[in-house]
Amino acid sequence: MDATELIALEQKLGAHNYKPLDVVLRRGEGVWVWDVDGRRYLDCLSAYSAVNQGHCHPGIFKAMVEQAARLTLTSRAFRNDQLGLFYQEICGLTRSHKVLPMNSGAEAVETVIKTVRKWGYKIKGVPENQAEIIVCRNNFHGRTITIISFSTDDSSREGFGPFTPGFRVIPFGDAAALEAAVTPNTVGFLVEPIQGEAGVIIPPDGYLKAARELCRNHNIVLILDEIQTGLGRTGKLLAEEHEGIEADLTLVGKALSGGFYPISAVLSNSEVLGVLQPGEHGSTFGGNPLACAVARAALKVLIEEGMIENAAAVGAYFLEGLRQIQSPVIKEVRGRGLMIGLEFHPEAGGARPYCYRLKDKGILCKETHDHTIRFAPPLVITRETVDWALDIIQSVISES
Ligand code: IF1
Repeated sequence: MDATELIALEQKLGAHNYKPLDVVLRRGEGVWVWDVDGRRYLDCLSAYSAVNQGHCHPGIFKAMVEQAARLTLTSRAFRNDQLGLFYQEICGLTRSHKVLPMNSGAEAVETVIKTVRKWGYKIKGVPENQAEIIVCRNNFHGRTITIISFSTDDSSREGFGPFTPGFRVIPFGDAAALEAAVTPNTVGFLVEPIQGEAGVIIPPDGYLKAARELCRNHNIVLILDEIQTGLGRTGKLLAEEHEGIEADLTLVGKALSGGFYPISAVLSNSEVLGVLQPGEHGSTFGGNPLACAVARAALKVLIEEGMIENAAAVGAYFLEGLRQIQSPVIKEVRGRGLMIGLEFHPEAGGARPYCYRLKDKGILCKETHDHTIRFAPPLVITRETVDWALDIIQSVISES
């Protein structure tokens, strides 16, 4: 079937909950993907940072195939020979004490919401059903009813009520607002170290450090959603390292599998996860041996192949190159590592037309909100490829 027929099938049979660029991909390798007509593109989205290790990484592929031939799923009713090793390796890398494996990012977020509420009642002494969690305006943490209950984006919420209570929304990047929102019933503060969906919004220096202090002083669990910023994307294993802090709970997902499989995890630096007792939480697929083998390989290649250092160095180079582009339509270029946002002035007519033109010239990227393009290629990208991309981006922007 050709691209037109495949698109027609999707349109006819699929729910229209997405509006993708009309490029039908068939194959990927490293930073490159090919469509059904054999055209090659640089992937500057990396499946929203799930393929940090590059498409179809051979090391992860090998681990996946070998494990798939041996044992895929046991459920957590029995033990498996991969889970303990996965725990050991991820705890060693992130200095965590405890892990709870799930599948999607949203499930990891749901898991921490349940856990900190329980911690609030059992340990902190908050009265039953009164626990409050503080979150930030313009957050993105997933799509479940509870998570959208504290979204501030109308299109995420409209028509989906009634919503889950127990959340308080404050501005992002404002430590004083955090302090002001704390009550005796506050059990957690959930925040993205850099807001992704909001348009790669980097908080002021010292924000996370201040949040760390405030949470410690008020006996509040600091929860960092590193589902997008984690695992090398910003040039560090975890974005919290940029401020030299440690969250109490850290959420990872996406690149934990290098894009092979949905795998997420809640990592705990404290004993917070210890409040969960058998039967109180879980999932059929969470912690299965195939997931664990894939995650172990995804972490191994991320570290051993120097992808995090590459993200820091090539990310800085890419950012600088974008900043050199002189154009009246560009409002700001910002980023950390290979998480980069290019924001246009509102008069430029929106970011999506630029995404179409970049696609026609061989670069795939996605607008976030109306005016920002996110550049987030796999962490294995080279300076040479960045040079190639910069020429194209420059020409597409100056044509306008
Ligand atoms: C979609 C954005 C990225 C996330 C953070 C939790 C989750 C995500 C910080 C939930 C998911 C995705 C999902 C994807 C779009 C996407 C996204 F544009 F919406 F913000 F990456 F930038 N925390 N982010 O970014 O993880 O349940 O999806 O595994 O199509 O909705 P999930």
